[in-house]
Amino acid sequence: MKLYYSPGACSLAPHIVAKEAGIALDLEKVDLAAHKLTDGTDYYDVNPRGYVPAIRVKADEPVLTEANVLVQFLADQKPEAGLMPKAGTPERYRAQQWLAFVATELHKNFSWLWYKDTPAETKTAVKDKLNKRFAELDAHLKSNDFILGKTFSAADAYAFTIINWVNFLGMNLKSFPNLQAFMDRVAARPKVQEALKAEGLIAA
Ligand SMILES: N[C@@H](CCC(=O)N[C@@H](CS)C(=O)NCC(=O)O)C(=O)O
Repeated sequence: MKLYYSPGACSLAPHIVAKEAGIALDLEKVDLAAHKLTDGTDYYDVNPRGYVPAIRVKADEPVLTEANVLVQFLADQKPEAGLMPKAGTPERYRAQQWLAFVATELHKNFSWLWYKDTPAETKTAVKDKLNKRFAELDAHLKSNDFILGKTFSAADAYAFTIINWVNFLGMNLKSFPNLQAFMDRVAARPKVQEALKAEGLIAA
C-alpha cells in the first residue's frame, strides 16, 4: 500500500497508525504547493481534490481518502493492535464520534489558518473556536491518558497530528496543561517518533 503524504500534514495521522499497527507503507511525497509528485506527476491525477492523505490500496481502484477514514481502515487491518474498537460496538461509535470531532471541529477549523488569503478577523474567530475545543479536550484529558481512556487509539494519532499545528500557526497550549501532557505523551511513543523521523520532522 502506498501513502501519499506531505511532511507534518494531516497525512501524518495514517502514517502514525500504520507504524503503531506494524503495517509497512510505501511513502510517496507530495509537493502541496505545486500539487506534484517528486517525479513531476500531477497529483490531481491521483486525487482530484489535490489533498493528502490518500492511500493506494489497489492499482486499478481510485485512492482511498479522508484522514478519519484512513486511520480506521489501517487500524482494521490489524485489529490485534487495538487501535480502534471492534466495528458495530458502542465503543466503536464513541471512537468515531471523536474522529469526527477532530475532522470537523479541529482539522477543518485549522485549515482556515493555513490559507494565505483568510481574512485576519476570520483567523481570530477560528483561533477562538479552537481554544474552546482545546478547553473541552483539556477537561477530558484530566482523567484520561488518551482520548478513549487508558489506551492509545487512532483518534489520538489524528488529534496529535492536527493539534501539533499550534506550533506553526502562532498558537500554544499554555492554558491547557492536560492537553499539553497528552501531546508530550503521544510524541514520546517510539512509533510516533519513527513516523516523525520518516517525514523529516525530527532528526533521524
Ligand atoms: N477532507 C480531507 C482534507 C485533507 C486536507 O485538508 N489535506 C491538506 C493537508 S492537511 C491538503 O492536502 N491541502 C492541500 C490543498 O489544500 O491543496 C481529509 O479529511 O483527509
